[in-house]
Amino acid sequence: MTDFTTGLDDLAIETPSWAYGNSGTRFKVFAQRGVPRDPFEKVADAAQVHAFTGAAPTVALHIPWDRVPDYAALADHAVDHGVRLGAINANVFQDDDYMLGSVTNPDPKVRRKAVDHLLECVDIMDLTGSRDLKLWFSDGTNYPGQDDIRARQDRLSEALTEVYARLGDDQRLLLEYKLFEPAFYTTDVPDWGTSFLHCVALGPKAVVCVDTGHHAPGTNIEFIVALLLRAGRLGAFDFNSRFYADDDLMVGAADPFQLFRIMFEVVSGGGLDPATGVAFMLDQCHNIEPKIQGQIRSVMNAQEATAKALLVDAAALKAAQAEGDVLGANAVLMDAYNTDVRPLLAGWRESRGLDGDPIAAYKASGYFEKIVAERVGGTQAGWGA
Ligand code: LRH
Ligand code: MN
Ligand code: MN
Repeated sequence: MTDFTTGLDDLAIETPSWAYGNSGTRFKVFAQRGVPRDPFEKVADAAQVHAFTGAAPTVALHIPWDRVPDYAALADHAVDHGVRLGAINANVFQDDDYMLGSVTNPDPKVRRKAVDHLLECVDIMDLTGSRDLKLWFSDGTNYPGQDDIRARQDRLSEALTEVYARLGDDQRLLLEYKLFEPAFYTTDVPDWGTSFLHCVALGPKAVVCVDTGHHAPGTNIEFIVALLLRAGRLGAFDFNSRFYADDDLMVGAADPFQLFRIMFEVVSGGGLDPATGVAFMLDQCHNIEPKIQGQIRSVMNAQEATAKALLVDAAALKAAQAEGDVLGANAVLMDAYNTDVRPLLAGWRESRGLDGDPIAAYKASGYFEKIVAERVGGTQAGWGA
């Protein structure tokens, strides 16, 4: 087990550019005051989250939502603000041509267009210095017989192979799965097993991304995490929490105990060690709550779950397990979960020269009032029309 302080020092949460823009459901996007007007302002907001938590040093981009003429300039801007650009998220789900799929579309011209976008994303990674290309495909079918399930897997494999071949030595492909939506009968990458099979076929630079909102109700996500870590294929998390489906709410809000169980598997499986290469990203939208504060709160929730996981008495747990002491073993875990780690985390922040209460410090900083005064006509995150 990693020790408490080292573990917290190692936990770096990547925030998503799209969390800072206006977002909503397909019913309504509520515009908020002070939201960024361009990717540069999104990066500036992300830098605030890092400034107050000390734990969010990178920001993920989504292309084309964050298309800029000069990516190197955006990367420099990030560094000037004390953060770096992180994963590049491809987007092959918002174009009319993709109605029947992107890389699995029956039409080779559409597949070409989709793969070209993915290759363009690797070009962007070269400019931003990003390690990870995150791929999520909305591809699937709505009706039995609509398309050939196996042929779609062949087309997916062909596309992934071409993109994988384009990756540099230090770059990775993260293949994200999602059970359903927008496709309702079959999804081409619906679960970790499908993602894992493709990653293994591609090679060591292909790893699985677990979005915590993308499973059927009741799925034991920590079991998936344990298996993927054991197989060396846990590449990343898209953290968020869900009450129903892909809610994209703040991680740790719906089920902090689940987040603790996940982080316990991460900690005990060595996943906090930067050498293991697990990226911890938020994939959230703040539709009704203030966005920067929502991101700060999410980082704090992830830290709290991790701190509790780090407090598990590994030796006592092992002993209880070896003795077959079912309740004793469970009690070791619950003792850690039931510890109030907030004072410990405040101490960790203060030892880094930060305020122990990031939300209060952010509110007192005047940043929100400043962006409200400066920014008029903020952009939409990309979601909801
Ligand atoms: C799909 C998803 C995927 C997208 C993001 C905006 O539901 O989780 O990661 O890139 O949402
Ligand atoms: Mn996601
Ligand atoms: Mn999602």
